[in-house]
Amino acid sequence: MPANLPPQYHEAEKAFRQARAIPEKIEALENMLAIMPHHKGTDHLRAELRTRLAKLREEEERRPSIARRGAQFRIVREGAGQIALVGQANAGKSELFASLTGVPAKVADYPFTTQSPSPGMMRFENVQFQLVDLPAVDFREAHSWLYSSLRDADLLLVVVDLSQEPLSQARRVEEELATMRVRLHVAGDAPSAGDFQAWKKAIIVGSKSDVAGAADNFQSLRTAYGPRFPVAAVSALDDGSLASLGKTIFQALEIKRIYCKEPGRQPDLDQPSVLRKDATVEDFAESIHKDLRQKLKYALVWGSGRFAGQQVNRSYVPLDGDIVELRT
Ligand SMILES: Nc1nc2c(ncn2[C@@H]2O[C@H](COP(=O)(O)OP(=O)(O)OP(=O)(O)O)[C@@H](O)[C@H]2O)c(=O)[nH]1
Ligand SMILES: [Mg+2]
Repeated sequence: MPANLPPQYHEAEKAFRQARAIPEKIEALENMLAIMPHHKGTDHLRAELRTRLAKLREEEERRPSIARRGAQFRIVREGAGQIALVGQANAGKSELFASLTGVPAKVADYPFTTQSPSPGMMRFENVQFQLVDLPAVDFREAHSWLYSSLRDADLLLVVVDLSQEPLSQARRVEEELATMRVRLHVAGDAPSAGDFQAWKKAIIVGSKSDVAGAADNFQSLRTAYGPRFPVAAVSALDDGSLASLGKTIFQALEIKRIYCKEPGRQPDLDQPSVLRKDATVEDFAESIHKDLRQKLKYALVWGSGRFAGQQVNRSYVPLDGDIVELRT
C-alpha cells in the first residue's frame, strides 16, 4: 500500500469496505480512483482497483433491471430532514405521501404499485421535510437499492394498515428490514456493533384510521409499540391527523429552530437555522459561518433565557424557537 495517500482516500476505502450493495461498492471504488494521486507508487494499486471495478460492473450488468435501477434512484437531500416511508404492500404509503406533500403518486389496491422512490417536500410550520415514497419493504427485487434509501434517511415512517391486524404487519416490516440489516432504533438504546449496519429512528404510523375497526387496531398497536416508539394514527381523509403527524416528525428528528439576530436589528423569523436538539451557541455560530465558532465571544438569547436578551456563553444550549445574537 503506497504510504502517501490522502486521508480522503482512506475514507473512500472505508466506505468501500462498508458497502453492501454493488452500486454502492462501484461508487466507492470510483471515488477511490478519483482521489488517488497519479504517480509510480500508485500504479499497481490503481490497476488492481480497476480490475475490481470492471468485475463489479459486469456483475451489476447481469442483475435483473429492477435491482439495478438503484444508482439512478439516489435522492438529493433537501430541507430539515429526509424521511422514508416503509411498509408492506398496500399499507397506504403512497396515499399518505401524496396527502402530505401534494406530489401525485400512483395509489392502487393491488400490491407493489410503487416501484421506484419518489421525493416530495412536506411543510411543518416554517420548516420543510423531505419525504421519500418507496416500494413495499417486501419487494425483494428492490432490496439492494432500497437499503441505500433507508440508510440515507434520518427517520423512517413505518406505515401499517389499521384495517388489518397491525402487529403482524409491524413485525413483518421489522423482519424485512433485518434482512437488509436495518434495525429500528429505540430511544435510550445505544447502537451497538453486530449484525446491523443501520440503526434508524422511527415513527410507527397506523394508516387508514377512517376504516371500521381502526380504533381497536390502533389501540393494540400503541400498546405494543408505544413504550418504544412514537405511534400515530392517520387517514388520508383527515387533515387534522396529517397536520399532527408534522409535529411528531419534528420531535422525532430531534431538531430545533434557532433564529439569527443581527445587533440592532429585528430577527428574521421566516428563515430559522435548523440544528440538532443538543446544539450549542457555538454550533449555531458555525452553521452561520465556519469562522464564527472561533471568533465568538458570547451571545444574547431571547426565549429560553431567564430574561430577554440574556448573555450566555458559547456552550449554552438554546431551545427550539430561541433568537440568538452572536457577539464576536
Ligand atoms: N380508507 C382509506 N383507504 C386508504 C387510505 N390510504 C390508502 N388507502 C387505500 O389503500 C390502498 C393502497 O394504497 P397505496 O397508497 O397505494 O399503498 P402503498 O403502501 O403505497 O402500496 P405499494 O405501493 O403497493 O407498496 C389503495 O386502495 C388506497 O386507496 C386511507 O387513509 N383511508
Ligand atoms: Mg405505493
